[in-house]
Amino acid sequence: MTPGSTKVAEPEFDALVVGAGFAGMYMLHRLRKLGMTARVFEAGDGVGGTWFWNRYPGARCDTESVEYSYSFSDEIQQKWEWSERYPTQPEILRYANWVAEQLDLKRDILFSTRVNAAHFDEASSQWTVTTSDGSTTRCRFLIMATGCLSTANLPDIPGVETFAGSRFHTGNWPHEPFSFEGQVVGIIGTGSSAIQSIPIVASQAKHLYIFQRTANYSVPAHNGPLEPERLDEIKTNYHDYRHRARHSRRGYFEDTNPVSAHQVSEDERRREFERRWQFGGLGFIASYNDLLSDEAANEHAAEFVRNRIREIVEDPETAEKLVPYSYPIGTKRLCIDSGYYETFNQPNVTLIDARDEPIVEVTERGIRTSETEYNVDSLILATGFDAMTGTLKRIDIRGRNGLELRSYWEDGPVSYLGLGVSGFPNMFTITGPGSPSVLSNMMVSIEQHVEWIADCLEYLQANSIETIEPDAEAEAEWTRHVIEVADGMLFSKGNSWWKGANIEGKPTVFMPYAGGVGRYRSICDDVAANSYSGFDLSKAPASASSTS
Ligand code: N01
Repeated sequence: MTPGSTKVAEPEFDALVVGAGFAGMYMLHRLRKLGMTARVFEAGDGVGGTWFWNRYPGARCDTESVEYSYSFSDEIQQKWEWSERYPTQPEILRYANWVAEQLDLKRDILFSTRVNAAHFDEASSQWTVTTSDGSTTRCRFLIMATGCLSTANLPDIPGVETFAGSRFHTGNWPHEPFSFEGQVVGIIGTGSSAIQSIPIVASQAKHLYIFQRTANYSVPAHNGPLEPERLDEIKTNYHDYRHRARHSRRGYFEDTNPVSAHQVSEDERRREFERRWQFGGLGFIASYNDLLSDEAANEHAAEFVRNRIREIVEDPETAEKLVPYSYPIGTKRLCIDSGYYETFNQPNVTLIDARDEPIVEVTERGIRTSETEYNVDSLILATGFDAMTGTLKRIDIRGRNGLELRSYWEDGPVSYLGLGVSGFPNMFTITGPGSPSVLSNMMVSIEQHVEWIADCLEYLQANSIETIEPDAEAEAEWTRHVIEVADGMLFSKGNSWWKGANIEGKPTVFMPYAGGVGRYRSICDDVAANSYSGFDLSKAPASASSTS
């Protein structure tokens, strides 16, 4: 259809948002504030995104509750009372539902509705979105708030589908309560999800077999009730704390220590590691500013953790299996635990090193390794996610000239600022590949993206612009920059999901932007201030402007 030759049908919505996690919820709120009509499609039957699906025992946020929460509304941040330093999954889900009620969001969210396809029509500059109920909806702007860790990775272990007992994936846990009391349980994987769930499962199970392929570094959480005085102090000074987080490297109240690990004496370094170990949490990796860029500096921190593992785990053979050597600390996501290493002192827990004793197959009865078969009643797959691109590539997204996103990203994601993709006009990705996202406090990154997108939409409206999309050259330049920043650090030395190394056949490309959230924010602000430099903006032809 030639613009102007036939009347273009009005889109049903100005914007469609895919996903009702924290990103989609806030996006909907901002779209309403712009006076735009919007609808959110959500595959689950409730809000909360990752916290809706990840209900495994022990699931809890590794970021402190007062930091892992919305900052855009002072009323919301003042009203909600967090109960613990690190919030549990049920508490975060209650929070998400409470916010949805406060903002009356649910009336514009279509639950149990999965987006299967989204095709851009150049004649009308509209997206047509097809959902799991078979219906189609047209919109001008398509906003992907699909999360970074939303497609569970079923490992390609032969026979995994044949297991006859109860099988679970941490990323897609049943909603009904389940107890492992009296059961023999096997768990495959020792990433963050496993490390959180293992102490709880071990406290219930008759016996727990843990299959570890790569030993991980984990730092204690030292979780506990949130003292009312601390909560009051934070609430009184929230404005300053949030400001600091937004302009920091990692999106936290406390920024990375600006000092090099080489600048201090061995004693001082040990004291600092000890202080951070005792304090607990992800801040351990921010002890010095070169832990992620200098191997020798990193080794100091890694060795500190290795020695703590040896101190905690009583059986020296088990301790040595748990000691991570194969990659520098922090080049795979650091884990945070509550009694993980201590669990290996329990008589009902056995660690199987799947490097020495590889898993051969899953049978009807359990897990068969090169040595023996472990019969189990339940099998937990804590095997992670097809992160950052997996969910987007599973949707049939087609831009200009029928360009498929999944083929455009065949060799790895390319994106301008993690916000948009060339050839896919009026499509935005919240915390997409190429943005700090998973290397940061997700809430800080989500809010920054939502606000940037909302401001951009306002600009487009005010200037009667019909389409916006990244310029291919700016996109290529940014994608190169993302890789260059990561290459200047130690990330190539860890087989992380950050670079897709956990998925067979996935291109190994470092996906998040490691330049820091503060720096990234000012780059995005500059782009906006320069009339969206690096994006191509096109005005609607006068005769076809009825949709804008
Ligand atoms: O997944 P992972 P996760 N055979 O990919 C192993 C976030 N998160 O769900 O390392 C045997 O980290 C795999 O082994 P290896 C957080 O960002 C946040 O635990 O590849 N083993 C690894 O041990 C985190 O990083 C919170 O050798 C196999 C494990 O499975 C991200 O989610 C809480 C295997 C997967 O670990 C993902 O964590 C939890 C196979 N075929 C998670 N395939 C918060 O608190 C995989 N593995 C916010």
